[in-house]
Amino acid sequence: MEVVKSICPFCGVGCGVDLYVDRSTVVRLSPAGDHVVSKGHLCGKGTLAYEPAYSWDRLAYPLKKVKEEHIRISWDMAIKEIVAKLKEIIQNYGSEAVAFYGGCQNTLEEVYLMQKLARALGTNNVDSCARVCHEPSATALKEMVGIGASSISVEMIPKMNTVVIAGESVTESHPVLSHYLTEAKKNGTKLVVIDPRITGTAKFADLHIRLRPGTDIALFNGVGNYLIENSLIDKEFIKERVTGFEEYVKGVSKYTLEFTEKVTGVVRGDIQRFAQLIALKETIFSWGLGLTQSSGVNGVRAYINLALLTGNVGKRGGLLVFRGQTNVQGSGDLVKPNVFPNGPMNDENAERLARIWNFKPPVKPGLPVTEALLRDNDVKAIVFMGYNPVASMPNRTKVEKRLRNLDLLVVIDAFMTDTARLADYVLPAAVWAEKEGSVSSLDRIVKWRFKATDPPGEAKPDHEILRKIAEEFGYVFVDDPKEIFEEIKRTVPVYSNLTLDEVMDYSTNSRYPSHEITLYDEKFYTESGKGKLIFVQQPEVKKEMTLITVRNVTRYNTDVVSGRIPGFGKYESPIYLSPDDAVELEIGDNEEVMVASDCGKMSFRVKISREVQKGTAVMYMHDFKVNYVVCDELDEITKIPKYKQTKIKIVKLNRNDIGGP
Ligand SMILES: Nc1nc2c(c(=O)[nH]1)N[C@H]1C(S)=C(S)[C@@H](COP(=O)(O)OP(=O)(O)OC[C@H]3O[C@@H](n4cnc5c(=O)[nH]c(N)nc54)[C@H](O)[C@@H]3O)O[C@H]1N2
Ligand SMILES: Nc1nc2c(c(=O)[nH]1)N[C@H]1C(S)=C(S)[C@@H](COP(=O)(O)OP(=O)(O)OC[C@H]3O[C@@H](n4cnc5c(=O)[nH]c(N)nc54)[C@H](O)[C@@H]3O)O[C@H]1N2
Ligand code: SF4
Ligand SMILES: [Mo]
Repeated sequence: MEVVKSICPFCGVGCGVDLYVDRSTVVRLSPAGDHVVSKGHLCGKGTLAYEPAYSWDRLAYPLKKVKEEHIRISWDMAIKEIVAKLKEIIQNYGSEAVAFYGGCQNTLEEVYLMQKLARALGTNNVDSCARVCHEPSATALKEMVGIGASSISVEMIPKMNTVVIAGESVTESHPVLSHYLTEAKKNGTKLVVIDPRITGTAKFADLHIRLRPGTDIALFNGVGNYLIENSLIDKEFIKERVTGFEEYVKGVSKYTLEFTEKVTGVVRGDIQRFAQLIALKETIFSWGLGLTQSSGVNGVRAYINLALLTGNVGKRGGLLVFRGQTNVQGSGDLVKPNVFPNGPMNDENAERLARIWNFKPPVKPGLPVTEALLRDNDVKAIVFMGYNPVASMPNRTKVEKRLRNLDLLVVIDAFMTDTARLADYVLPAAVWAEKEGSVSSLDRIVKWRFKATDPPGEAKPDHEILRKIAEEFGYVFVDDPKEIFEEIKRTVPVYSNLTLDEVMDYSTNSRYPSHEITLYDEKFYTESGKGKLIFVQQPEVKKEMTLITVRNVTRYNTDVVSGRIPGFGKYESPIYLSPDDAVELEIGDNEEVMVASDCGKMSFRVKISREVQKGTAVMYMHDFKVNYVVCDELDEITKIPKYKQTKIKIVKLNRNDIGGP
């Protein structure tokens, strides 16, 4: 039996797996014992990650919609017809009527080709799901410290004095990293969790700051003010390495303990203790969607300010973003509508790209995926690659209507998703173990996946599909992932130092590369070389019931893949309410309620949970019904949906209303 080295296809931790292959079939999967990050561990999803590939309902042939039904057609016909339609749309409405979105489950090489193809057709309408998880993190990091990524690796977690986890549930979303937290606890590291819910991670924290949702900015400003007033800041670090201190001091002065306590609901003793713990050197500031999908870019800015004030970036600590999908760091680095893969979107960089690509990309910024689907615009054709926005975007009713109104919808996926069902053409994709290529994990390590098995029927790797479309347009694209990798190195500065050997080695190696561990020891990569404090105000928080949507450890995003692991099946999410709210609303456990927001309403079953805070309701984002009620307010700057800030009303349903017993 052959053993093929690969990386788990689910989350951004990027655990190493050994695939046991017999006659071109994966028969077993084991954790890679010596792997650099996972060190012989896997979570439940990872252990069974090969199962969905063998699901009976894999897409195996190209499909075309004829009179509301998908029928099988040949690859030649599919590519010819799609390209003819794209050409017609471009001729009638211009290149900006075309868009390419998706790719966080894809390899770096594939997302690179996707944005290159879009730009060859004359549009910057390219984006990925990185938009909806950590675009605020990438933006704030870039402007404040220089690079839109984690500054430290997970390996450093157990070596710290303090680890702060804001708005992230490690035990659910990045389960294998729990091992680093337990090791840290053994070493005496203090763990601070900032979350309105009692999460699995909060349960073993030394300090759980259970704030009101959406008030993180006030909390961080209050802590900043307390640090300054009590001389707990690192004055030397600030003087030598940081700008914007005066404005920051002025800005946070109104965030007294009293004011902060009132806005956040956190008692002052906890605010003080939090400040004292981060004033220690060797602190990691880590975060997840609780910041980005509630407070947007300003939430992340307010948080990074604390790391700069305490001198905890560089040798003495760092910033760790709990990125979501297997290659979301890579997609975020390469696929943006307003940035080229080689840097800012300007004529100079376009010329540089033209020397490598043999065509010059347009310099007008394109549309983020959220704006293309949720705001008025002139896009007429969209190609989605490894993306299921009908289920994953907010305001599902609006998204469905938008996609039905397109002139052309193409979906490249391994399964008939809710989005694919609406598509004019569905192209069958090979999945992770059926192709090779690299992914960029949450702490910036780029790791190679080797091919273990063949895709079913006529399914093809996305890089091959993109190359075929490009070819039909008359462009010659390289197709071999190793060659694409070399082109990425020549094109993208942050990837230029990698070597293929090294990247292939990280699928097996037990050692972190020394240059990957910490950034900013000497200087920041901003224009001035200094870190930049940016003061931001806490916006007003409305008092209505707030719906928060979160993750469950056995389910993955829209359930398309994890729902095909035997035993991990799909199920409807209840709405979790606090005991206090249940009493107030006179709702008992398991009763059916109508949940209504400004954009939709749906019925859900109630579960009463002490883990939920009064005034909030919690649902799992995996359920197809959830995004009918989650509304599409976007962060002003980064256009991420506020998935964790939907205001709702809950009405008890008379059992007769729903036809129950
Ligand atoms: N099992 C599993 N793992 C996954 C995924 C999955 O679907 N399933 N998806 C992957 C993806 S794409 C991503 S992006 C990551 C996401 O991983 P996480 O960032 O952990 O995502 P969530 O569970 O959505 O939200 C995190 C926490 O934010 C808290 N929160 C809500 N509102 C606020 C607030 O106002 N302030 C603060 N401080 N916290 C708040 C919630 O209570 C929740 O515990 O997970 C990845 N890993
Ligand atoms: N209410 C609410 N909604 C949310 C969130 C939330 O917290 N709350 N979180 C948001 C976040 S952070 C994210 S990242 C999104 C995730 O949203 P999506 O990215 O839409 O969700 P996935 O289920 O991961 O869909 C990925 C698709 O890629 C396909 N796929 C897998 N591998 C391959 C491959 O190699 N090639 C191709 N072509 N296809 C492949 C899978 O079959 C699947 O259909 O959801 C967002 N939606
Ligand atoms: S922690 Fe993430 S990468 Fe690791 S096995 Fe689980 S889902 Fe896969
Ligand atoms: Mo995500």
